[in-house]
Amino acid sequence: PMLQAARRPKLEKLWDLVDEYLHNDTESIMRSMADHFEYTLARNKWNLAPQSLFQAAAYSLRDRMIEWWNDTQEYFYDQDSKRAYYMSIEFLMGRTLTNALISTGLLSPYYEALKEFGENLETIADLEHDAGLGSGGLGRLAACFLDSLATLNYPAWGYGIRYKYGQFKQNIVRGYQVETPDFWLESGNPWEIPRQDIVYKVGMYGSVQYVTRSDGSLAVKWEPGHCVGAVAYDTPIPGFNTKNTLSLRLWSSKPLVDMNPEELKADPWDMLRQNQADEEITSVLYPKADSDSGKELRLKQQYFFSCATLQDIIRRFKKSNRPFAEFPDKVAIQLNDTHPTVSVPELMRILVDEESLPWDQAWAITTKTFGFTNHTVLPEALEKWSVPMFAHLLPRHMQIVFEINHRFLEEVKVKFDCSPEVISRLSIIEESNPQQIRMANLAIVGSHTVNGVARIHSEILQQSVFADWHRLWPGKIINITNGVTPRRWLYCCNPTLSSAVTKQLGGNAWVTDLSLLKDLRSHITQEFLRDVREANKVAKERLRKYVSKLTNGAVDLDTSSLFDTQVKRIHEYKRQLMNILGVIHRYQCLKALTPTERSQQVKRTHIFAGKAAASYQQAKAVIKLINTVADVVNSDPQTKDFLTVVFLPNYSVSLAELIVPATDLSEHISTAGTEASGTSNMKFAMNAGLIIGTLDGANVEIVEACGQENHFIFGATAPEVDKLRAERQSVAIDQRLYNVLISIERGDFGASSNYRWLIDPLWQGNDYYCVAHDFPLYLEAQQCVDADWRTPDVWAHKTVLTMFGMGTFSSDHSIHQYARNIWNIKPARMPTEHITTV
Ligand code: T68
Repeated sequence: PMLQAARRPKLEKLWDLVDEYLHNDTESIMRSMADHFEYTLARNKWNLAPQSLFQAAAYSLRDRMIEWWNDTQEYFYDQDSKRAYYMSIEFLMGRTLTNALISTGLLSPYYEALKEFGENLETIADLEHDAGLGSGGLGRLAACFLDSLATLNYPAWGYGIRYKYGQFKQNIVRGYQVETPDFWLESGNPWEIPRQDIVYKVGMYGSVQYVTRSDGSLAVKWEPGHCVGAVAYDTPIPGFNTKNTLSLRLWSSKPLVDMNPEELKADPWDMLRQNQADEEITSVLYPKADSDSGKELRLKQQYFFSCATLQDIIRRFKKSNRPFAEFPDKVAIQLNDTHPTVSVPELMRILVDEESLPWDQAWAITTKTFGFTNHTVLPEALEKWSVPMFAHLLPRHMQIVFEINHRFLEEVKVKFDCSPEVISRLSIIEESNPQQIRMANLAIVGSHTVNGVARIHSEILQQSVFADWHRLWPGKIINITNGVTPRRWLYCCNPTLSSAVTKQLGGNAWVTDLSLLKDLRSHITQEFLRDVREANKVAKERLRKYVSKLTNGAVDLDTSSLFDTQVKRIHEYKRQLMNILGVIHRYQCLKALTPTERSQQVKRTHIFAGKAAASYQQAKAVIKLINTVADVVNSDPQTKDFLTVVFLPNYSVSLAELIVPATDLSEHISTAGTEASGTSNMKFAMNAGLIIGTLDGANVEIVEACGQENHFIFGATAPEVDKLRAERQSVAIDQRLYNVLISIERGDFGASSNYRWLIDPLWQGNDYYCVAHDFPLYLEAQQCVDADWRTPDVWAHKTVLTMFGMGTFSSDHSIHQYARNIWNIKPARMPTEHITTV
């Protein structure tokens, strides 16, 4: 302290200097970039390769975000705000540069700075590798939620895993999907800050010991057999038009040699192998789960990130010197699906074994802390872990899970008059051989609130998937409909349309309050209709150029044609099959016409994109079929001017940003009752696209808000699907479907053996997803699309009414509901008078 006192005056002077915020005029930004060229990248100043320009821009922007970020964290600390922690095994962030520039308000000085360096911002932004640490909607939702949390000034953190390899890269080779690893860190990741000083110990394996405390009571202690380190990597998450900046903290695994002294005595080569195994824990997103070791690795990932996250949260909580009873007043943890659910027994273990709290008190704290979001009703997607495997990796947690289950079932038996069947359905343990832990049941028991992600989905949870729970605890299962961030999904990806909205509203307040759009619904101007058409044209032209480059000029999209798009993970329930069968039908119709008749048809471009899980045969066969249909159709001189089919490889966030604004009609055609919500439906509609879809997921609410008459809704409803399945009646194959299937059988699209997985079930009436039933209705809906497209005024009106109806589908709206109804947190906006940066 003496030394510090002596140093103080000098240090204060220094901090005064350093405390000055970085300036944000073009020249200052150029200077920051030049500094990073020289000192961070160690480049020759005259060698301004585009990739280095991207890096320098990113580092200099990160510097600016760090200033606000440190201030934000300090502010939350001073305010002693309750914080929400969003735990997700996936964060599908996509690119950061443009989004962060727009959020921080620095787009224009950076645009100018890059121009001075001789480059265009768009070109530079395209060099950034997507952060693809997720596979689909669940991971992208987590990313949209972070954007909203920051923008709305909520005190929150995101927690996940820093995978070395993200979702695989999809290559299309002779029409087949071929996967290659996605080493997204290849050119480094300028956004993240490695915190080599924030390392937690994560134990695994080992045994449970019983020790007598000084007061004679028995304490339980887990002695892990092995420990690994969890290192924090932080990414700043800027809010739009606020200086509040949040953190996404991702954990990376590393060996902890000195923590495993026994292993020091081992053969050095064994130790090396062990070190590699430790590093592998966070190597890949979704290690193959078709072997026992793959399954164990997945569970290890889940425990690894749950354990590190809880230690971090508890360390932060302890700084305030409060008793643990107040933990739920300061901490809300959201489990994004069941993947982080091992956090429930982990928090119990910490409270009971390490903090010596009585079980009941620990349990009250735990259940007041967690909330759980479910994202699926498909039974095969509800996670289960085998008891022997779980017990081997996490012996103490296994005991705790059994104890939780025992107490829960005892309570149920006493308080409610449940039949043994109901009890066995509620049990966290499934009595199969071997026994299984039902993670959804554990998550429900361990949380105070459970939510579905669209109204119909939450109703299905209440009425069927979790009906027993709903009877047991009415009110515990609620709905919060998903949303998407209008910053990335409208403001950034569709600048032309955004400018038109800003012009209409006389300002850009809509970017953080999308509900303002509804005011525009009642007086649609001719000017706006023109602007929307223009924006659509600009976006289509951008996509045309992309496809032309991708195919070396082989495919040149006709931007006057109707762009009909289905982009999402390939899955039977999403029915990309029905879409492509419809395209084949259209092709057959065109072929049967005379040239004059043909020239009167609506010109169409059918766009597909999406990845199939590497081991999912049916989904891979669909990709092959789409690509082969594309080859045939696009090269047929009779039809090629009227029908084009493209499969765009390697669907990603950045590809979606290109496709969404260019789409006239998007397809959301899952079998009713299967898609929990869907979020791309919202992105397309927000960008003034119309929907062809079933009454499933969020489609139901979207068409309710935008007018069902403006969309093309068809197909069996969820109760009708239930009935069809219960009756097990096979549906007669419609003549048009028959002709399509026969054409495939005949080999019109290559060897029909490629498609056995798809076609045979339809012939056999083994049609779980009701493709045969809905096909004729789908074709009728597509005819209505054509009819409306022929009257451009009708079409334009529908698109604008749609866009203006989307006010409640912003993730801001969803986040406000989580904050109020689940987390009980309040916004804490940092005052910014002290910040002068330009
Ligand atoms: C999606 N789920 C839903 N799951 O399918 C979609 N699952 O309807 C919904 O809109 C979205 O979640 C957001 O709520 C997923 O994306 C997964 O990716 C997943 C990953 C691992 C295990 C299970």
